Amino acid sequence: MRTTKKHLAPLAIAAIVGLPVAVAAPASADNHSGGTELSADLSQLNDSGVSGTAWGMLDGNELTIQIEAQGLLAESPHAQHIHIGGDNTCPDPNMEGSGFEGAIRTSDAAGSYGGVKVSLTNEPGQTGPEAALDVENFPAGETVDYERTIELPQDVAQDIKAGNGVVVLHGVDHNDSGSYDGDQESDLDPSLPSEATDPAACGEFNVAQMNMPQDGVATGGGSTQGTENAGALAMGAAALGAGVFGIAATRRRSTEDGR
Ligand SMILES: [Cu+2]
Repeated sequence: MRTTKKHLAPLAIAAIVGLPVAVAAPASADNHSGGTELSADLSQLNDSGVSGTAWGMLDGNELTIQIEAQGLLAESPHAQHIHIGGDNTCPDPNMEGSGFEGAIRTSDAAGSYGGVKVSLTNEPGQTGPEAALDVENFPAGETVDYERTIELPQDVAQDIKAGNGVVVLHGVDHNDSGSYDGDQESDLDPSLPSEATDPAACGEFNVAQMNMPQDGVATGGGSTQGTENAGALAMGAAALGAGVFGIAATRRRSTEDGR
């Protein structure tokens, strides 16, 4: 499957080229202020029409997160979380779910994004999994413009720092009635319609990629030689990785054709 391939490719490249990937790694870790910057492109699930971005800065166990999104069902609350677990990815938007006309319900995609670890409520809402459906304190409306600073449990902070978080926005009006309704009960809370909790958008909360290995630039006694070489090496590694994969793919194809 696609998600599997996405996970395996970087590892496979690392195994093949060895050293160069380790050299390139510091460029993506911590930024100059000592925190870890994260970002996610939110794309639609369930043909919701929702799109947006999430940005985060993790400093120790303290996460400042901003979410901007549009295309949500107006005048309706939208639960939003950081999920962790499963493959730590978003599901294939075309996956067949157990919901309305094959819609993806929240638990259908648990194998991709795991469970709720952070509830992105407004003040004074709690921020742990216990507040996953704290409808009163979630943003409501067609657009989301959210910011909050949250103290995370250490294990959650470590997972997010490792790029394992997935940002999910919920609430989809499958039948275009203008509100959450329908016969199907939510898989998370049977007192709610499934529309109220079905996922509307998803984005993998990745550690932001820096353009330059900042450590190399800052510490060098006027020598930028090392950084330039590291960059060239990293690019060479990427090219080499692509080349090896191209050859492997061609071989596999011709072998299959030959039988
Ligand atoms: Cu969620």
